[in-house]
Amino acid sequence: MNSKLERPVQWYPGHMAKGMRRIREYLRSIDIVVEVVDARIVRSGRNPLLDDLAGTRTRLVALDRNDLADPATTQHWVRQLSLRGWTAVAVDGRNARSVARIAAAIRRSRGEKIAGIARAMIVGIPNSGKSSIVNALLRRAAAKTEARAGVTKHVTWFRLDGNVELMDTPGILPTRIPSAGAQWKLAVCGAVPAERYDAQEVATAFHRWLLARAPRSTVPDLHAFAAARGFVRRGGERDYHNAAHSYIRAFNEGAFGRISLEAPDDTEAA
Ligand SMILES: Nc1nc2c(ncn2[C@@H]2O[C@H](COP(=O)(O)OP(=O)(O)OP(=O)(O)O)[C@@H](O)[C@H]2O)c(=O)[nH]1
Ligand SMILES: [Mg+2]
Repeated sequence: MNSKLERPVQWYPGHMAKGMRRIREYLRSIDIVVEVVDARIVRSGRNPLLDDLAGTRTRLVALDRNDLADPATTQHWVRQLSLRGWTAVAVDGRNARSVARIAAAIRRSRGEKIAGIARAMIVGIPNSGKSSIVNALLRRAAAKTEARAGVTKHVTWFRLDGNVELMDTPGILPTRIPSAGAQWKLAVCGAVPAERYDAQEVATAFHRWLLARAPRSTVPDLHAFAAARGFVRRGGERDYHNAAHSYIRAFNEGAFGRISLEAPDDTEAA
């Protein structure tokens, strides 16, 4: 099931290396690290390097895209992360009310500093929803957001109020994505730009995984999807290239239902 992809997925452009340096530089002044993780890929969608950075600081894990993930699986993840001593909250990062618990945790992180400012660094892999959460916290469209990986290229400070500052950061992937499983999962969830992977391979790997897990799933495979949506080239041939990109978009718009690709008790290697 986790056979290698013909075109392995890998992406570590210069802005990530630079972003990582900036994050290290600013770390000293940070009270709380908020790691934004796509709730559908809580294992593959976390960067161990960002994990190490937080050290002993207060940390909050925001499981974003709660609306697209399987609710029971997300609750399992929240419990599992809390066993590690972290606060985990499931959120829809586009919604101000949903992110209120993040604001509360940031305020609390000021801890003993009587009059100081609480500084939160928002980190995560590309397209996980960091800038959306910044905007939802600020209640205005201050940071640029878009449905593609690599939108934020520089670290940027925002002031929430007199007591709280937020730092939005560029999404950072591991320098090497470890397994074919992690590669297609990151691709299908939008953590790498569309031109960095073969969409047909990724859509096929997703559906193969789905069938192995839920043999009676009614989610169409790429062929059925392309036929149903009329993806044909001039001459009558099926246009699987465009169909595959549309298939991945449909998955990310929730057209196939709420699907988590990873659970805490998975036995398969990612
Ligand atoms: N369905 C859904 N979409 C979300 C959620 N949060 C963010 N998005 C969408 O996900 C896309 C990416 O959001 P961004 O906030 O730009 O992600 P980012 O982590 O800042 O991305 P980079 O700056 O590229 O690393 C946007 O289209 C958002 O509208 C969510 O909870 N649910
Ligand atoms: Mg961003």
